[in-house]
Amino acid sequence: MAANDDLFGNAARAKKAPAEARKPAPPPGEEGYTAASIEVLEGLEPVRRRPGMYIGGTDETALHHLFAEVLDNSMDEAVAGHATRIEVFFEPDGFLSVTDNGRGIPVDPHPKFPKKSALEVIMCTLHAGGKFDSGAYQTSGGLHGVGVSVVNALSERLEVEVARAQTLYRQIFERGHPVGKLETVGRVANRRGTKVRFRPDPQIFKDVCKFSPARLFKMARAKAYLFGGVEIRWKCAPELLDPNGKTPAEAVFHFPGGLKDYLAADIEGKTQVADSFFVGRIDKAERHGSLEWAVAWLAHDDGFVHSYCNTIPTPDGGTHESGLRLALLRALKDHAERIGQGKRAGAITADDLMAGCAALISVFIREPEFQGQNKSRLMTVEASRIVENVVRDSFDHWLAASPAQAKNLLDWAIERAEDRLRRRAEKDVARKSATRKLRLPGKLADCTNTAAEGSELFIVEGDSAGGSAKQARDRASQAVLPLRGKILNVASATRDKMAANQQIGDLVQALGVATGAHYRAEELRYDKIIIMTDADVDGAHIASLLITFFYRQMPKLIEQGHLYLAVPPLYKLTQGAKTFYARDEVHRDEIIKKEFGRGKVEINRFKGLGEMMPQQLRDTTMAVGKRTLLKVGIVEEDREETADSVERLMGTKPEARFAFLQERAAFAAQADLVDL
Ligand code: 28G
Repeated sequence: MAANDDLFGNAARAKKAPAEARKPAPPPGEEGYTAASIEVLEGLEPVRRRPGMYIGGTDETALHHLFAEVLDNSMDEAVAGHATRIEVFFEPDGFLSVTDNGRGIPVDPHPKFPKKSALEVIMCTLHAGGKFDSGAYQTSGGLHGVGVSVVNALSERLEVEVARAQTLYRQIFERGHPVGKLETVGRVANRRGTKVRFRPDPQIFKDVCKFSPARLFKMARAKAYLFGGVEIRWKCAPELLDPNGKTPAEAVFHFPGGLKDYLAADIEGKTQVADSFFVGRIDKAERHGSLEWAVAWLAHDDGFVHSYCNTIPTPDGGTHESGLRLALLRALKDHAERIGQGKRAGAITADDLMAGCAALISVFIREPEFQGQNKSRLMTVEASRIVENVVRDSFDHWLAASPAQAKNLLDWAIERAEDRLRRRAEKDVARKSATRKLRLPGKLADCTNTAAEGSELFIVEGDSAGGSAKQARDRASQAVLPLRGKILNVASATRDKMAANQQIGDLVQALGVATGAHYRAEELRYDKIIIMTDADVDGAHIASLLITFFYRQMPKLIEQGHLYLAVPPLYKLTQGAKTFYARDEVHRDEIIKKEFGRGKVEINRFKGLGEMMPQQLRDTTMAVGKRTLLKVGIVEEDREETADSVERLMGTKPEARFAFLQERAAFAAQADLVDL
């Protein structure tokens, strides 16, 4: 299990208090700590200049982030095992104070700034504190964990009191600057800890500069739920409270049940699928770090997953959440297998199981990594595996211990999965009937005539030729569908592969007809389907693949004379003002002999349709009356032989296919040359 060490600390640290492990610095005793470890980075001017960068704005939410930041500092001290009580007091003069009974912010002088205390450096320096250990003091992501100095910068006044080593210290700041030195207030016999008292700066927060007691109350209570080892005392000056509101002036939050209590409060009054919660906690998950969860399934309500890392909410989820989902799903499916319900449970997905699942998961890890817009997604990869292993094991036991409620849960999940499959099937049917009428592939440039009679579909090889063809066409009667690259060889493809093939899907959609037995001649949206490919070997191959498709899937379309091959010219011949186009070498020589006099004839060989100007393409290949089309047909008496040769040429045997490519003429042999 050594792989976990980098997440939760190394093996040597295994004996320490669990939560402390997330701070990689050796846990300094009160004497062992020296201010030398603090690295000075920056002053606080940038914070006042661009507060949004640090607290995400200057609105009411941002204002309350100040409280969250201070409270988080106390929580860190509690989670590390050094504080047991936190007091929050919203005072009559609008000051908010937070007090913890932790070790107290260090006050010894800073060696680099002998005139300044460690406390002053922490309060007046951006990111001060813990930079020495690869920035690992940062226990949270996003707007939290920015440092208490940010709160200081954005407060018109902030007072810190530290009770440490039987001495009470105090220092006062205004808008981030000390108004005096750190003073020794006096001796304290049995007190220890930190008190921060602050009032946000109206210059920064303008008209939203008032804390909401209800909001503070809920934030404080949520923290107590997230760490059962702390007691949070809430006090609010009665005159600041809404007389009609529910927020009390005083309360004590202490939830030894932790997340279990939180979940119970969250889903109060809602009917559950099982009769007990699935809860658990582990203090040294695979030796280090800790993990706690509480899960219930709601019979009639939507679920939720609220996740936390180091008591900081991670609303965008992350590795801990995905570990939880996987664990629940796998354990349930294993259980189903054990009780002979594996087959029925097969369809259950994590989403089915989570849809009505009310879950709380809280992890404590050192050096968490966050990502996302607000850094509110946990990215630490090991968390996923550890959560998965621990929760899965525990859920296995939970399911096995109470077969009746496990059965309830399993039946409920299976029902969810079946519901989902039924809904999807219904939706599929609805969509299919809708597409037949309305949907056309995005790449199709349809003609404006809606009647099939007189309208043509050009199937073109490649987007560039498609572009030329779209410009060259007669918009009223000619549609263009570009296909990218080679289409699937339907003679050798499986049905599934064919159904999933985008090119073929587009083609079928454009034609408006279904394949195979579902083909209805009256649904065909065009009179002529014209395959227009380059006059080269690749082009011939694509054409033959398409013909194979039609022959296999819509033989009627060929039988009823709807399928054609365009005959693009291969040569452009110019002499003076005279221009002619030639289909092939024979045609070329014929024209030269017949149409041109003595003298030099300029001969251009086209490499592909895309190389032709739209005007040229129109005049030579597309325009009715000027073009040549080959009509594809099946010669009746050869039917069997035709089927046979299609199999031979287009089937799975590559040698046969190769022979066809060389000869090029298999289908041309069955095509009549028609001038239209
Ligand atoms: C009341 C409102 C907010 C705090 C402490 C305690 C220590 C501390 C705070 O140290 C520098 C960086 C990481 C250790 C730590 C005291 C160790 C020994 C502390 C708070 C040094 C800051 N003695 N309590 N900061 N750390 N409470 N409450 O802010 O390595 S902040």
